[in-house]
Amino acid sequence: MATPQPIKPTTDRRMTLYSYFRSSCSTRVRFALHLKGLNHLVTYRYVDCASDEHLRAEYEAVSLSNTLPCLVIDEVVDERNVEEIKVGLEVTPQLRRTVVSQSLAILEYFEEQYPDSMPRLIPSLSGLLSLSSDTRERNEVILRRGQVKNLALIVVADWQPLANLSPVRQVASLALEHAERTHSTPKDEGNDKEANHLSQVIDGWLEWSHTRGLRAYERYAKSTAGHFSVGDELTLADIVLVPAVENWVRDDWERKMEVLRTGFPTTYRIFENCRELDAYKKAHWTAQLDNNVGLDSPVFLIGGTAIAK
Ligand SMILES: N[C@@H](CCC(=O)N[C@@H](CS)C(=O)NCC(=O)O)C(=O)O
Repeated sequence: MATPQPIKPTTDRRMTLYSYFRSSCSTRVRFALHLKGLNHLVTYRYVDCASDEHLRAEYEAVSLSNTLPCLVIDEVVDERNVEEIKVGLEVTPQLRRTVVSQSLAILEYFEEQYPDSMPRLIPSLSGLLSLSSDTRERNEVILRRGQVKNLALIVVADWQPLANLSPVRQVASLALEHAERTHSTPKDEGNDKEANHLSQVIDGWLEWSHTRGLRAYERYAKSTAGHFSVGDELTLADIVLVPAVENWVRDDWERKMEVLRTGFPTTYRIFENCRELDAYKKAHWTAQLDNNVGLDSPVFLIGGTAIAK
């Protein structure tokens, strides 16, 4: 894949990406930024989901939905300020802030704001719209767009939301409540039994939700995939698939990769092809600055400053 030409940062737009290293939705955005050669345009800030930083008031003031990722775009609104900044004057410009907290909307923003940054994640219709409706080329692109969006939405709308932190916690809490009501974990058997019960519920829920997502993806991708999910070009479908698969595999890599290889061979192949990409390696959770949170090492609290826990 050709190396994208770097885009010069502009003085009139500043972008901040709130990210968490293990968040698959944040990885989608990081992956696309590296692919398109746009990563240097954003400043990263890290939110430690494992310590529930995303639920704190400081973060809620940024992302009203308390979710990661979140892109904050600050733009200079007054043209005079733009000129003043360009000639090096120190001014406090008037800024307009736009917050985008859905990863798909963030990806679309980059696609539209930087249309020359390749690859395009959704096959482009531009230049084809004016052609007559029965043009074969136009038809092909429209069908490919449908396939890309279909696969992407299987992950984004049907799969990831079920395996997400808050629903998993909610399922566990309901299971615990139910067990207490029905006395199926008697108090005198202590916390061990309760913890064991909870971990079985969580594992069962995660296995069900990931397998359900994988099954749907595999069935559709079987007839659309080439080197990647839809043909041989990398698309939005791959961008969202790979972090979702990684999320499922990473706690039991060898066993789950074997399940993937034998049970979901198309998805396995796509996953392996994407993992080789430099952009994915850079976006990978192990390559993030905040990948050591929760250990004795510094943690990046909201705001991006490294402090000891
Ligand atoms: N539909 C949203 C989902 C965002 C999302 O759920 N992010 C996860 C991390 S991958 C999160 O913030 N989870 C926190 C929680 O569930 O409390 C998107 O695509 O950005």
